[in-house]
Amino acid sequence: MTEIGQLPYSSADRGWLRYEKKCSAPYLSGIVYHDSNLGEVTQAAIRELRYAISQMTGTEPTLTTTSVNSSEKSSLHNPHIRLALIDEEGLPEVLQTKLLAEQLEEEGFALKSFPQGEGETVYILGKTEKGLLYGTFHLLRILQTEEDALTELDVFENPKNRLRMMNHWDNMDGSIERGYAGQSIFFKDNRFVENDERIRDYARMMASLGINGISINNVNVHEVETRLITSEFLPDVEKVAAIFRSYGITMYLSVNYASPIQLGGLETADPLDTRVGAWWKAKAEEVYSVIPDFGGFVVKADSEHRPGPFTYGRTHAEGSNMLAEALEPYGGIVIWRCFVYNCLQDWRDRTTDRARAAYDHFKPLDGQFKENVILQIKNGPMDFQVREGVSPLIGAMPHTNQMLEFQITQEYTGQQKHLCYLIPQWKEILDFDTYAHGTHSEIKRVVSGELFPYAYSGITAVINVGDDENWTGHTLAQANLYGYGRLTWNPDLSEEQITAEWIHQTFGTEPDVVDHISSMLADSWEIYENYTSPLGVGWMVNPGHHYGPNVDGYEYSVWGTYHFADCEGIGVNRTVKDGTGYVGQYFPENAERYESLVTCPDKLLLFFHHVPYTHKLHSGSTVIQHIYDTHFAGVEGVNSLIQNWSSLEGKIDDKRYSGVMARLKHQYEHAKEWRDIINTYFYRKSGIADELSRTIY
Ligand code: GCW
Repeated sequence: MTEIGQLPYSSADRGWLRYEKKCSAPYLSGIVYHDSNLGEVTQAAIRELRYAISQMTGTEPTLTTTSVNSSEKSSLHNPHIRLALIDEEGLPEVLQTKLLAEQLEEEGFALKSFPQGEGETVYILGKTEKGLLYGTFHLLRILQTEEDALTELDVFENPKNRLRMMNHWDNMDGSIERGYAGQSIFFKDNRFVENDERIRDYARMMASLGINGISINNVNVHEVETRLITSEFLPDVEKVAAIFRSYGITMYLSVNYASPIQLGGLETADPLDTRVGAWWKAKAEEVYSVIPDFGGFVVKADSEHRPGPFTYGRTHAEGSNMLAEALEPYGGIVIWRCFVYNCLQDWRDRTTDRARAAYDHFKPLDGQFKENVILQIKNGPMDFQVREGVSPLIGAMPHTNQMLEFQITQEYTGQQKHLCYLIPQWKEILDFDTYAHGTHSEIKRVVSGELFPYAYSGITAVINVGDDENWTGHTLAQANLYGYGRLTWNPDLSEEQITAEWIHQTFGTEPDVVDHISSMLADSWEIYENYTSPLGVGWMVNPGHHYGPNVDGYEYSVWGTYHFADCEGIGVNRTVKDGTGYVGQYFPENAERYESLVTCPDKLLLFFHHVPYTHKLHSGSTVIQHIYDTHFAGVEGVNSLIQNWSSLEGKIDDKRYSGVMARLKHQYEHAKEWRDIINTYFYRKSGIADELSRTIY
């Protein structure tokens, strides 16, 4: 029999794969599979099942193949878990249904139980090995989360998104751009790490959520990472790719657009120069000779000083199509980022607006991209703020593949020192109706490819993981990673369901623990928004590292600001009538809503309008009073997070309890600093006193 191998791989925190809840269903005593399915992905599934069952029951399950000789066949008559492909010989007739054959997609799965012996046998059914893996993790999730889900299982799931990806911003020196949880799990000292145990654990965690693609290096590709696609590093990339492959995850790399110059000795990277195209074709051939199932390239071009086609007077369609041609023979794709803007814009010219940039650059190119190019679009037009409008580019290009980019790493949302649960934010974005094709043109339907017939589409995110023992710095930030993965599989899952699943698997099912952690997570985004970023204004952070308050902090010059606050008022006028015109990039239903002060939601008021401090909100408060009130409320909110968490002392292991508590205490002190700096600034600017006469400076 093939050696399946043992878990766990490393000693890191087990995240949501702890399997601490005890279970005793009879079918957990054995695992049965068909020999011919035993590829490495099925092995990963069996390995996980065996480990999880030992944890849950205290006993190792037996492993049996369906081709065993008759003396061992008895285990086939007892209840067991059986992994089976739907076209497998010997499958019971009741399972050979039309529904399964026709509706199960490549990565989908079904879970079905049938009476057998003194219990029930559970079938994990897939069309492919990946289906078996995802079905396995789903079964384990049910066993860990639901009270009485042990009988009569009848589950059928296909993923809603084709591409379900992770983007790492890891550098080969081991640092992580915008990383808040230690060093890279892939790289150290400009080489690959030697010990790959963390990578293996990570692949499991991601596969448990249905993630199927990963790009391991920063989109800002420095000199050393440019060499990832050379013979110097390709064998190492393949080693890591092999780990992910065994968990159904495809490897991608971020590449430097100027590689033909840096690696190829050409004096140009002009996409229309035939030597450049030929260089990339040869490069693609080399990459695929080492990594036959390589996914493709992720590209940040013409953005924040990165090279790109603009240097040669070419469009982004010309730039990306040239790469796409090189990857096409191998089925590879080009994931082309739309975070393209002039970071050196002149802010004295108030008609220039960074928020407009992606749409202005890309919308006119609709239909010009090759079929294996996908545009990767950040959820907002600015940059992963606590709150900003939704990118109007999403849904605006019916003839060009699109995917959505979220940021799990908390660059602007507290850097994993503050608690900020992002699932509510992402739900709002996914449910946002673009009206791109009438009503019900939600972002989730654009990026799932339901709305327009995209060849490729999906969701990706900048990951919040590093080599900290608990992966994410703040233990509760694991919930963002978990929830992200679950939403890429099914964006219709509710926030409540995701939260409950994560807590049950991570901290157990005791109602007190579940209630307190749920409410902490549910409240945390609003709390953070309250003391940092009123009414969609965003960005009042220190330049560079983006941590802590700095109302006028602006990256690229001394006179730029993101909010145009003066003694009269605050906010960015993005209206069509007399502002930057950004609002006009939305489809009419949204454009009209944002254009008018009457209908613009309070939460985004200052993102779309410049108003006097005395402007009355729909809530009845004035802008200035709202700023004061929310900043006081925000600090109180952090206090309540601390109260909630303290009530769990003794109910959670010391290590995780005290780790989280230390972060909450820091958050409390820091929230006070935010409150005082912002309130003082706006008091001095506006000269308007707090109605409640609280001390504000
Ligand atoms: O928000 C900015 C970040 C940069 C990042 C860039 C991007 C990788 O501050 O650190 O660079 O976004 O998304 O490319």
